[in-house]
Amino acid sequence: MILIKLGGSVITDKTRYHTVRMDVLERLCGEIAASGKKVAIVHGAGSFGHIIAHKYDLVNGLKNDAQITAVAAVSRDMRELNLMVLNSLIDAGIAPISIPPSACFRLKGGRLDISDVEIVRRYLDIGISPVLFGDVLLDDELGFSICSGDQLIAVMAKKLFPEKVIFVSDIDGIMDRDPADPAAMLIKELRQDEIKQRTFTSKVKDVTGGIWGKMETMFDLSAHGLECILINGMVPGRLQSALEGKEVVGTRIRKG
Ligand code: IP8
Repeated sequence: MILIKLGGSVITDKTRYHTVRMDVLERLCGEIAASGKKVAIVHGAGSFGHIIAHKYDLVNGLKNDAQITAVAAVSRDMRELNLMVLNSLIDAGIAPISIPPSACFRLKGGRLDISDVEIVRRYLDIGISPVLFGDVLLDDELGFSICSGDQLIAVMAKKLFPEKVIFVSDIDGIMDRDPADPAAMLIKELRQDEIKQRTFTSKVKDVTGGIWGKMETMFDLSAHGLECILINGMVPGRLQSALEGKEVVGTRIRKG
């Protein structure tokens, strides 16, 4: 089984509230189907989650009444996006099942508190692809908080031990300097111990933060012996190549 994170930056337009990139989503689902691999999928939120979550500071938990309707709105919007992902997968010939994190899991101080992922394993065993997503969840300490798709990936990967974990983003991979610099080169393979010797900069703060968070997850997983690769899902064919184990443009994370 291969675990795929379909980034919100690929399947949605992150700058426009509630805007899916249907052409990209459908193509990626087609690539998954064409690979013939058994997969579990976690998708991000993009403009279906981050805009409202940020506006109402949902990640830091319950502080005021206005957040309550915002929680409901984010939850609804994520289910709408999830339904579009499910429809695209079914149209591509895959049998997916939605596992809404808010109905199954809880957070504790913002950290995902899952003791087992048996429900995910059981669907995989009978040939159904579980589809989870970044979501707003109950939090035992904060009331509620935001659970990112990367947190779900990290927990699931350590418990299910997939053949590999593919992070599908809208960038080619990790660059050795500011991507805007014409001399920037793609790092094809990165070890955790190498990261300390390199300096990565970017003019776009949130993008840098996003990549760093993802890299942390990837390093964590590689330390557990899992193969991780970050690829650009905006380029046709790369997800399918990565799934099929072919040479593909991207950044592989190796155990440091
Ligand atoms: O896009 C965030 O998930 P991510 C989830 O995987 C929400 O970081 C609801 C903002």
